[in-house]
Amino acid sequence: MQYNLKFILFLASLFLGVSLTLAQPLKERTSLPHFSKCYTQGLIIQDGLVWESCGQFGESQLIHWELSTQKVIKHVKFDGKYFAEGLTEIGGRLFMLTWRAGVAFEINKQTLETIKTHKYQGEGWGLTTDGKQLILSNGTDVLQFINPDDFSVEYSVKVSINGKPVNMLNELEWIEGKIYANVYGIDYIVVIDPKTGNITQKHHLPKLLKNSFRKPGVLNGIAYDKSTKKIWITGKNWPKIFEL
Ligand SMILES: [Ca+2]
Repeated sequence: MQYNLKFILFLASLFLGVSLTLAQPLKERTSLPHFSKCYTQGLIIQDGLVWESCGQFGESQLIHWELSTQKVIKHVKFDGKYFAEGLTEIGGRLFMLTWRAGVAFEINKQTLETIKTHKYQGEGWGLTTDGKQLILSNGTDVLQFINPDDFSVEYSVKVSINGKPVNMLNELEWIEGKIYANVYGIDYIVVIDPKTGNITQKHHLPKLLKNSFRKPGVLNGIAYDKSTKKIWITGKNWPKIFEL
């Protein structure tokens, strides 16, 4: 994804310009080490176990690790032509997007073996699920709701705040009926009503890491562990993952 500074400044102004009464900063509770070599693109956590996709051409991989110990259970690398992107799971099947290849990998959750590949139109950024459909972001303000069996787009929702479109939606997480999304390049996580696309809440998280630790990576990666009801967030190449 291209780093468009002008556009990111526009997005930031959009958020800062609206009433801050909507902003409800989440309280930082604790943090654990995170693999700083991972250019985090997709993040899911179930029962304390993490599945994380790491991007970049030639470095893309999927890592399955234990949150409390950082022990790597399994990992798999992808061909250098693929730039790994969003990741989610339905019924034991992982789905992982790629940035511009138009290819999604369907992967066995336990073995990390590719079961099959799917094709889709446009770029792939973030991915989550309501348990039935895949929900895909592609760098625009549109979220696509996709049939996981054939990758057909069943419908789309446009995301906005106070009537203004919000582009660059990146990593996603379905949490108790809402979609949490990183907005690429800025320290905001937005909470989206999946039916209307309206942003109902936003979390401003500007100081999770000291600047010296966070270059060049931006905030990216949201995972909700249903077993503990904890939300974890991290960033690209960040040395820490935070519980919020
Ligand atoms: Ca996620």
